Amino acid sequence: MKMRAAVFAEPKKPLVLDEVEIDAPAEGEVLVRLVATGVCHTDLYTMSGLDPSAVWPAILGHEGGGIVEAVGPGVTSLAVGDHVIPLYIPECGKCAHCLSDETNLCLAIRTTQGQGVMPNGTSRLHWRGNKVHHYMGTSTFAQYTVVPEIALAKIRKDAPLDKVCLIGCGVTTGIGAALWTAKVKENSTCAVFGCGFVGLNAIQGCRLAGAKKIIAVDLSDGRLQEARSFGATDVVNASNGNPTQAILDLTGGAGVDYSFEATGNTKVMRQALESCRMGGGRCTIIGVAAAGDELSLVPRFLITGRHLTGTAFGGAKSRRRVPELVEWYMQGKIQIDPLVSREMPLDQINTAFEYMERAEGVRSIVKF
Ligand code: AHE
Ligand code: ZN
Repeated sequence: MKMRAAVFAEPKKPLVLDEVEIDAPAEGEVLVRLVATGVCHTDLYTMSGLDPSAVWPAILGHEGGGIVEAVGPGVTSLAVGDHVIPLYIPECGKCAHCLSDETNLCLAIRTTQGQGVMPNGTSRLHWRGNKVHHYMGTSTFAQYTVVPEIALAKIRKDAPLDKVCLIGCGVTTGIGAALWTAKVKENSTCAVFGCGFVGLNAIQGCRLAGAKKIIAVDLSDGRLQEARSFGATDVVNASNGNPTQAILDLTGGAGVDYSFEATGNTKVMRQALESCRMGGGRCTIIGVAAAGDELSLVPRFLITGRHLTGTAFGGAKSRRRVPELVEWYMQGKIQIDPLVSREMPLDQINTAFEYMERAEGVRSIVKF
């Protein structure tokens, strides 16, 4: 079948809007018609040429929402008409990691997903006579995508796909970092570095966990204002220098119980570690640093009992947690709407990246 798609044809160039051929779903796969997709910094990172795992041509996009159009042989948990969110971290429910409480990094299809192909080693996408790679197993910058069954979360049909698609990456990554990776406790103190899309969601995760103090750190007063509406109790503008001292001052000299880094900048990662308290403070790295970056730190900060860790998709066991987050959105427990800065048709997707590069707005949504 032919469909309209945005093709990542080569690094450092805009995506190419064109017709792409998509095959029927094979065994264990599902054809999804996309209704909406968010545009994430990680897509831009891959386009920039800095992502060492990038392969092209590919169809990028990993924050989609859609409707099942067809199922391949052997698919049992989904049917035509189901509303779904593609998952770049699947949940097979059977591998060592799915059976562990410590991680969400399902191992079932990790290798082939990294290679940009379906679990049987082939691609369902073709363009100008060439094979096109799948990206993060999701490829949502197209009218249709083929996704393995274990990489789809079934969600309630009355949820607006042009909002809940964002649960496919940023919402879950931020909220989950607080709830499922750091496991923030009630009445604790938290600091969130970076108040972009993911940082604002980490802030609402800390609020949901019942933290009594949530310190937002950013370079922009506008974003810090937004952070307050997501639950920040205090704000620090880091353009006045290293924000660590301000955080110590706000916590009686101790530092916070939990710090979160949501910028991808390794200097900020170090600040986040140094802002959490000795004797059990937990620093969680959320941002994706550029390839080749190294993190430097003073070992004394570890000797004195701080924990440094990272999170992928908020530690969420994806098929289980994504529908739960959709419920929370529908119940008004979490906010998504204020994070959508603009909507555009697929053919204008390159303008979404221009806004992102200028840091204008929080999230752009493509509506099909
Ligand atoms: N390919 C990149 C790293 C990419 C990366 O870290 N991805 C994040 C998701 S970013 C969402 O916007 C992730 O969760 N990765 C989990 C995993 O299993 O790798 C590079 O630099 O190589
Ligand atoms: Zn993302």
